[in-house]
Amino acid sequence: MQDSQSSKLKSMNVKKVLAGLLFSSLLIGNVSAQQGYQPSEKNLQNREWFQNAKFGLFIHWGMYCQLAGGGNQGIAEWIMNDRKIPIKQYEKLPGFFNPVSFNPAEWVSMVKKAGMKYITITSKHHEGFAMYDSKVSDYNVVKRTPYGKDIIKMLKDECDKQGIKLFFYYSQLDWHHPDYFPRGNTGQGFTGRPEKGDWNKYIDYMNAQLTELLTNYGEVGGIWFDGMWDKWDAPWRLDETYALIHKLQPGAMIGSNHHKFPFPGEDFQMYERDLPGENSMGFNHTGAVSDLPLEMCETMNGSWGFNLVDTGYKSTKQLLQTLIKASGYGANLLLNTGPMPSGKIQPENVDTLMVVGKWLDKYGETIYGTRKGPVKPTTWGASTQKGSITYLHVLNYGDENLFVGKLPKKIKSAKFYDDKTPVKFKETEYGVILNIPASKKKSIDTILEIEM
Ligand code: JFZ
Repeated sequence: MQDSQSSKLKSMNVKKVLAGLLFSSLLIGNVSAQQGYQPSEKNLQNREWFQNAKFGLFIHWGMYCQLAGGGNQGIAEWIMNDRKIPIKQYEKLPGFFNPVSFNPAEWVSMVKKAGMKYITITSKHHEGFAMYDSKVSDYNVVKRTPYGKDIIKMLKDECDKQGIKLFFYYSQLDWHHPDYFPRGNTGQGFTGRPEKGDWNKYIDYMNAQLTELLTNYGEVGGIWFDGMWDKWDAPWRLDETYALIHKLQPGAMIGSNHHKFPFPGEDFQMYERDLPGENSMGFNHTGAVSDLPLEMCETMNGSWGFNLVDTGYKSTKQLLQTLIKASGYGANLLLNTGPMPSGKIQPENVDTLMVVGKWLDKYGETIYGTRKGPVKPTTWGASTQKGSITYLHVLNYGDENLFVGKLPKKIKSAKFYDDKTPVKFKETEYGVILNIPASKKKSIDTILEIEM
């Protein structure tokens, strides 16, 4: 009875998945992407590096930071669309963008102290403003602001100095460019753009900007795309864009926040504010987890861009447990901060990152360089793995005896990571039970080191 029910359920799920795939292939009929893509040797090496790195800083910095969310909770970098600010008015913002306290050396040192290995920064967000010296549009930080300096270049030079990889976020969606037409679901009406435009010119423009980013700044980690979801039926010419990137920098990793199963030519799969496969946000319709390297991104409060009134900061415990669970899924955590108009990072975020970094100084061995472990992340914790060692991360567990189900092999030894004292355990025909006395429990993560 139970068996037939579960096989019925399974076949229903298969049907659902197939229907979903069919539906999304209809929706994305124009997405041919880079068929037959073979990642270069360098790219494969970078994927390994990426999977070992585990932890990066996401930076959302653009003209929106000056409005700081306008006193509202919510996603501050969307203020142009949400408050319906016409381009003519929004274009005044660069005129007083002058981040005199921007010190890339400070940013990158902070990143290193936090235990992060890479940075992904917005080179252009939906507002359409380039935070670098673009020759194909003067709507950029060098030409339009009193600051007048190439922020991306300054950051890249510092990253090179301190051995941190830099990725560029690039928004395919654009609320400023007139040729982003026909418009998608956002940026309609209020912007003041004429109701006409040449889509192909927009894609040419985007490819030209990407070419600049991939030729003028040395070797970059990769490109983090976002915005295709604004206009699924558009001819994005992804095949061309992805081939261009891989030609200019074969090692650069491409990922896209389209919330679908990765297209050919993409080098990693990402999850927005979600652990892979959990779809707790309801917008990660990827259907499945690919075997590409994985990354999830998350905010420290509720906004990506600097928001003056959103004080709903996640605790360091919560963020560390997210990092640990992501590692348990084999995914990286890209944790966000939205710098202030001054160029300083919000002090609350710096404080949090320093605490996270201290924890990683002590326990990083159980995170960096690991892959997902044999016990799938679950309510009580997660597991990571390095060679014959499995790290069981016990995050929330009240009882003394923890049942972890079947492990792939017989246990050779089990120790508490902290003091290397033995853990009592019992292997039964149903799985393994481990004894964790209350005196051994840690508030963030009780780590057991198991050799098999
Ligand atoms: C996107 C951006 O819009 C946002 O500003 C931020 O940069 C984030 C990292 O990425 O956020 C999205 C994108 C798509 C959906 C939701 C949020 N979606 O399809 O539901």
